[in-house]
Amino acid sequence: MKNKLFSKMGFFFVAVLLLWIKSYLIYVYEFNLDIQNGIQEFLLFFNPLSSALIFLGFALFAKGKRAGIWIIVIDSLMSFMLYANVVYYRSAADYITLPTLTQTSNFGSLGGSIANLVAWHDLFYAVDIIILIALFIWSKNDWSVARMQKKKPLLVLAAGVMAFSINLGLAEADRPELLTRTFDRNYIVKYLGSYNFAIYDALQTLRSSTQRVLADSSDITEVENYTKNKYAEPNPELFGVAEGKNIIKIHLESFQSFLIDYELHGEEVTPFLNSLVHDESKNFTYFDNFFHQVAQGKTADAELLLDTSLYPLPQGAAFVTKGNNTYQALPAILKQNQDYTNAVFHGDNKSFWNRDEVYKQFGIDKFFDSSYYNMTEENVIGYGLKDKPFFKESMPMLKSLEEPFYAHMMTLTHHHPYLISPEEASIKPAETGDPSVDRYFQTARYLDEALKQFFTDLKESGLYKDSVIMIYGDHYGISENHNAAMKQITGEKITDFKHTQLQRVPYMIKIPGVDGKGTVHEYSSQVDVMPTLLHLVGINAQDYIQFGTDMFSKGHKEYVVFRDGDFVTPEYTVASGKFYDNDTGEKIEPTKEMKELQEKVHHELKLSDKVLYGDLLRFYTPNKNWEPVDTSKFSYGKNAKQEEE
Ligand code: GP9
Ligand code: MN
Repeated sequence: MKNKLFSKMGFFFVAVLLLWIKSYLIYVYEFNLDIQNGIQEFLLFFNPLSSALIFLGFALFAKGKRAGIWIIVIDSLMSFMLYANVVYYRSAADYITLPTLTQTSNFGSLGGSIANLVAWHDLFYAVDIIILIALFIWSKNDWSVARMQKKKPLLVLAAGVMAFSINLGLAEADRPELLTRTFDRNYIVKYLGSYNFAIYDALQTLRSSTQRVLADSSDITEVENYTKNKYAEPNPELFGVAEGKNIIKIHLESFQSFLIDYELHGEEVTPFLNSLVHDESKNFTYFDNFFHQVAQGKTADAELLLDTSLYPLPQGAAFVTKGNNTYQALPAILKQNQDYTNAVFHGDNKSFWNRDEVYKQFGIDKFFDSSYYNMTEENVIGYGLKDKPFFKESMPMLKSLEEPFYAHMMTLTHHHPYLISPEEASIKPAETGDPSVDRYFQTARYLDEALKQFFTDLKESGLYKDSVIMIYGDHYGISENHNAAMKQITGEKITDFKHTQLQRVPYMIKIPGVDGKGTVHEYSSQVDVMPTLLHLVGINAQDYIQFGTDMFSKGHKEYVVFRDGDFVTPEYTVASGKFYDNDTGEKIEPTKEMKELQEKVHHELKLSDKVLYGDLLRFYTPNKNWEPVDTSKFSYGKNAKQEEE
């Protein structure tokens, strides 16, 4: 009995079976894969088999007991990779891609929150390996010391390849163009499993790096034609009203619009921001249908969207993988046209998200990173400096800037996992039982208080009155992993449709000398910010490659494009590829026109990707006055500054 079951081949099949079961359990219990039909259900179950056969199968070529050791090693590596995805998924509701891995100095978006993401029951995911090791020790002495006949492992590999072909065939039948449309990683994991996803991702990464080499100057023409055609003429009443004015751009970390006017325990969560929204003195215009569009690059993607009007990449953060590309970013344009000083304020290390490289390409003159701030223990939480000391300490630096300036103030405390000390929490947590959702309101309140203080200081300094002040949310703070708690918060079940609607983030702007319009309902998004600002200061935005359109323009395009190819219009929403009516939230059959817009959205994303992958802006000259950015002029960090002086 022992001989047969625990022969080398028996051991191999036990390993395959255990890895198969484990992978399946993880797919079901850890990932939110949105299974919609029987084929998908079957494939989810079936897909680990081919990977287990193929990867573990290679071990069978080894001689004698070594085959067993190789099986254990390969199994452990695969398990580790899967588990890393589990941890990453808990934070980002997404899978690890190679570009995110090369960001390990940032830990992707995990950072200090990793301890919150591992659980005791995770030990269960190592049980199969322990069983294998025990089995190996117990049975190895009965194994033959010779190498197996090649025929056997070859047969195993052939079986694996066959299983994979069946898998891919069924997947393609259910979802044509699965591999060519790279928008959504969820689909690939659902149909082909996370091991095949890793291979797919590696090939994708390789392909994107060859694209730069293969690109030439003619490639930009198609993009230029498209964006010039999409361009919306400025609103003549607003063109140039903010010429030469300081611009203070305030980044609200992880802030979603549902917080505005939300009441918890009978009190407003963000009374100060609410007061700006309902501004009686008519300073601010608030866009209540403004959406974030970020992908894996989170904050970095928001920065890219706002300062370049390009879409983020489907994998990784362009800030990191395309950090040395040529850009024609808003700061550089402001500098060249109206001699702005460009500065970023952020209480984190300058290299996070590769900012200290990409900011040079953007033409950022000064980057006040953590080296400029008092990073004492009591001033720091989570990723970095707390928002209150951040704004306080930024004031003198802001005042020191030569005017006009474009200053980007990036907050940080309201970030997953929303840590706050009891003394600083001025509102009680929510009571959903989901700790990060419950604390989300407390750090939002803290941010609101910090902002209020900053406004007071701005007014005192004299900077408030004559500056453009723009406030925006960078991305969601509550991912779809928290749908159950969000149901309690919003009082509604979080369907795909509802989840998409929740991707609204605040956008508000005060323009000196121009009355605020109160709340406007125009559908708009982060990619629209750059052309809007260019027109406000009186620069012709048409010269530049931009995918957004001026939000104040009559010709503004009211469709909001998401990275995964979904989109939102004032009438309907496309979520996970399905069309929904905005009024009812019910599924609808798309009309021809709707399908055409969907095609257009996909085309637009593809063009934007081309710009980034091909580094196409190196071939583009916006106008005869344009000077390519000289990156050698910039260096960041307090010490670098001292060297200069
Ligand atoms: C870190 C901060 C957070 O500097 O911008 O980035 P995120 O995790 O939101 O991408
Ligand atoms: Mn962020």
